[in-house]
Amino acid sequence: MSHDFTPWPAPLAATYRARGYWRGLTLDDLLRDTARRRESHLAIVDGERRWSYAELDGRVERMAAAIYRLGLAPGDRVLVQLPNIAEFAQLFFALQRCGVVPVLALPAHREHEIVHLAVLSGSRAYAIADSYQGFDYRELARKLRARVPSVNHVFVAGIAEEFTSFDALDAEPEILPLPDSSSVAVLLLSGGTTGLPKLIPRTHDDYHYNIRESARVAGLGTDTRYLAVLPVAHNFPLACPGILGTFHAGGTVVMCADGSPETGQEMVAREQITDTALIPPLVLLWLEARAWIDADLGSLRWLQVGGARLNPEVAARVRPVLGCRLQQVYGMAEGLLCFTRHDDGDDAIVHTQGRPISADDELRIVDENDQEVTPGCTGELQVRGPYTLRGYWRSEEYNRRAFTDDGYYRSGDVVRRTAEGHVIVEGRNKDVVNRGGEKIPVEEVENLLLSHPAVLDVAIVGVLDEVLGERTCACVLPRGEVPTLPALKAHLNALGLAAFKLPDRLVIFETFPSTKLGKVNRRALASLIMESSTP
Ligand code: J2J
Repeated sequence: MSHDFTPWPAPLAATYRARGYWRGLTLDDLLRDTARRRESHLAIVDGERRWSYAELDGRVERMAAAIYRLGLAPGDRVLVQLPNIAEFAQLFFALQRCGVVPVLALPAHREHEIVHLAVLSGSRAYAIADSYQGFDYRELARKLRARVPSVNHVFVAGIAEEFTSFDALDAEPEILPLPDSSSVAVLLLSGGTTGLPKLIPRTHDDYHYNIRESARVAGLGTDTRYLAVLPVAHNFPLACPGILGTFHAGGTVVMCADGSPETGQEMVAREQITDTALIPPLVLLWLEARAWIDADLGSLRWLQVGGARLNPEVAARVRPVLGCRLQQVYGMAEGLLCFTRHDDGDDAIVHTQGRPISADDELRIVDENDQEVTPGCTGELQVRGPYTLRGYWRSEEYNRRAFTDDGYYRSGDVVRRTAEGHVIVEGRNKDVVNRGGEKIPVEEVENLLLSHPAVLDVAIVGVLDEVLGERTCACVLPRGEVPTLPALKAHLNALGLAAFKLPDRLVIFETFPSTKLGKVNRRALASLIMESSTP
C-alpha cells in the first residue's frame, strides 16, 4: 500500500519510536488492553443497551471473524456511515481486528459524497444504519451499488432487507492476521482541502499516540463518562480524546442520540456524564437552554470546545452557566492537536486555543513567501510531527501543493502564538467555509452549481454569522433567467449533496472582482456582501 500514502522519513520514524510515541501497537490492542484490565466495567451505553468491556470485546471478536470469512483482507477498505450508536464501536474495532481499514463518512453525507468516497478509497463494503433521522440509508446503498459495483457488501445495523445485517456478522472466533502498526488504520475525511474532499490516512502508530496523549492531556481515567454528542466519524469526538480516548482510559462512552441541548443535558444528568465535546454553535445552544432545561449538570467536569473559533465572551460564560470547566481544542483530522491545559490560567483558557500536545510537534508560522514571521506575528501555520500526515491518500499531485519540501503540512490556518506558546487562530487562507464546525470545500459546491442552466459563474464565500460563525453565500453571475435560491438548492439536492453544504444565501452579481492573477477575489466578494447587508 506504500504508494497510497506517504510514510514519514525513516530517520524521523526511528526517532518517534525511540521517544516512545510509536509503540508498535494497533488500535485493536487499545481495546484488547482495556478489555483485559476492565472486563466487567461498563464500556458503552446506547439507549437501554449497556455493554461491558467483555461484552464489547466478545462482539468485536465474532464480528471480525465473520468479516474475515467474507473474504475481506488486511488493507481492504470499508466505507462506514453510522450515527452515534453502539454498533459504531463494535464495527470500528472488528475492522481493526482483521486489519480492514474503515473510511469514515458522516451521517449527513448523501449520494454525491458517498460515491466519491467509495471510489477514492476503493471500498469493498459499505456499512450503514437502516435509517436515521428520517433518512433511509438502504436507498443510498442501492444507488451506490448501482454506480460503484466494486462495493460488494452492504452491512446494515437494524433491518437489513436484501443486505447483510450486523447480527448476521457473527462467526466463531479464529486467529486473524495481525496488521503492521505502521500501516493505515483508518481513513478520515478532510475538510481542509480544495476541490473534492480528500482522505487522510492515519496509521496505527500515529493514531494510537494521538489518542493516548490527548486522553492524558484531557485527564481521562477509569471514572470518565464521556458523552458523544458530535458525530463520532469526526476526528474530535472519535479520538481527540473522544470515544477512543475513553476506551483507552477504561472509562464509559455514552452515545447521544441527537445533538439537541435537551437530549444532551438530560443525558448528562441521567448517565452522570463527566466529559463531553461540543462545537461553538452548540455551546451557545447549551448555554441558552439553561433557561428552560433544569437537568442537573453537577457531574460534568470538563467541556471541550473546538472545530471553529470560540468567541471569548461565550467561553467566559461556560463555567458560571454550565458549572463545568472549559478546555479549548484546536485540532484537525490531518493531525496536530492543541489543547488548553487544566492548570492554565483563565486568560489562556478563554482567549487561546491552547498549545500542541507533543513536544515533537513542529510548528512554523510563515508569510506568503514561506518565510517565518517574527515571533508573535500572524501568519499561516505549517506543521509536522509524530501524528501529522505526510500526504493525503492517493493524491500525489495535490500533495505537492499541500506539503512543503521538508514535509510540513500547509494547514491554511492563519494563527499567531503568544509568548507562552499558546496558539490563537485568527483566520484562514484556504477555500473552505467553516459553517459552525462543519467544513465546506467551496470548489466542490461551485462545480456542482455550474451545471445549473441559469448559472454562468459562481463563487461560494463565507459571511459572518453570530450563531454559526460563518454561513455560505453563493455569488452568481446569471445566464439568461436569474436563478432563485430554492431552485439552486433543489438542484444540489437532486445531485445528492449533503444538506449542510447547500448555500444559505444567494447574491446576484454582474461581474466578480478579480485578483491580480485574474482569479475571483473571494475576500473582496465577501466584504461586498457584508457591506450590502449592514443596515
Ligand atoms: C478555530 N478554528 C478551528 C478552533 C479547528 C479537535 C478539534 C477540532 C477538529 C476539527 C479536530 C478550531 N478554533 N478551536 O479534528 O481533533 C478549524 C481549523 C482547522 C480545521 C480542521 C479535532 N479547531 N478549527 O475541526 O479536520 O481551520 O478538525 O484547520 O474538521 O478546523 O477541521 P477538522
